Amino acid sequence: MLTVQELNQEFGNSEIRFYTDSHGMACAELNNPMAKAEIALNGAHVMSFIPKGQEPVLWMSKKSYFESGKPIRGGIPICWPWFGGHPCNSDMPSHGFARISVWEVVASGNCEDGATFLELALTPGLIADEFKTNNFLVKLRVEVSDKLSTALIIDNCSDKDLSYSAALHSYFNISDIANIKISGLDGKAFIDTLDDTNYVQHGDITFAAETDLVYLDTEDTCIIDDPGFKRKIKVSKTGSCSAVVWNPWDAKAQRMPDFGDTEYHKMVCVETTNAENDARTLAPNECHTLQVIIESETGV
Ligand code: TA6
Repeated sequence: MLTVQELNQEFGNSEIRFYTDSHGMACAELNNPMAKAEIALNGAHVMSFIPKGQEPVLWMSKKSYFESGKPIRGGIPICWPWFGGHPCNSDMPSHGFARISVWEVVASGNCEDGATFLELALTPGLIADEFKTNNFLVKLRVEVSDKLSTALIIDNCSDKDLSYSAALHSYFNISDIANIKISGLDGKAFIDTLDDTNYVQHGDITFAAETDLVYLDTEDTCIIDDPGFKRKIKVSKTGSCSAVVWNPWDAKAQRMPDFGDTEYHKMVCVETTNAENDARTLAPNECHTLQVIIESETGV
């Protein structure tokens, strides 16, 4: 792995800076006239996105772990190659190994539209032995402008099929969970994982209790309407036909060691997924991209 100094020499520029944060983690800061973002190499984890003049768009727990081998609670965790529990081995970590592995930086620079980008990669050589699987190349491309684009690119470099489920498990910073509403999923079928029952969404989503819903057959854009922050966060996507909406509420928040007891008031997850009937199987040399584009509009 390159040192922070070597990363700055090879991939740094006036808008891209690598540093070791207060927890000892190697991170990158992408900072341009439109916005700033921070990315940890641990899990290729986008930890913050702040458009100029705005409140942070992504939420981070004050009790999050920031150490190798542990997931970060907030920002955009990458769930891969399985979403939720492992399909047949409950000893395996929740949401896969990508978010607890250290990724390497492979490219950086500036786009024609003024965005600043960073690309990180995960290969079998970077993952712990107990997770060894077929040969693959997974990349994360992050582009920062007045939007945040995060694209997970899965390349099956093996001679066997590669089956997986995945999520860009975005945590959004909101003023008050009791006052927001989410639109874009009206009429969509969903599984309520709390009672394992199928339902159909009627109207906007609002919150009054623990919520853990998997929406099916939807490629649609979601909008988080936050009257308290006077803003709307638009969550659009490509390569995804499912979505998850989550808030742990009080009891589950108290059971999670890396989540503050009352922090559920200030966050909501709207996740861009390949889950349930949207899980994917790539043939040898086939590639798939799961992308989320996050935009925040104020004064609305
Ligand atoms: O995406 C929703 C979910 O699967 C919930 O069931 C909840 O457990 C959440 O993810 C967080 O999972 P984690 O493994 O990060 O604690």
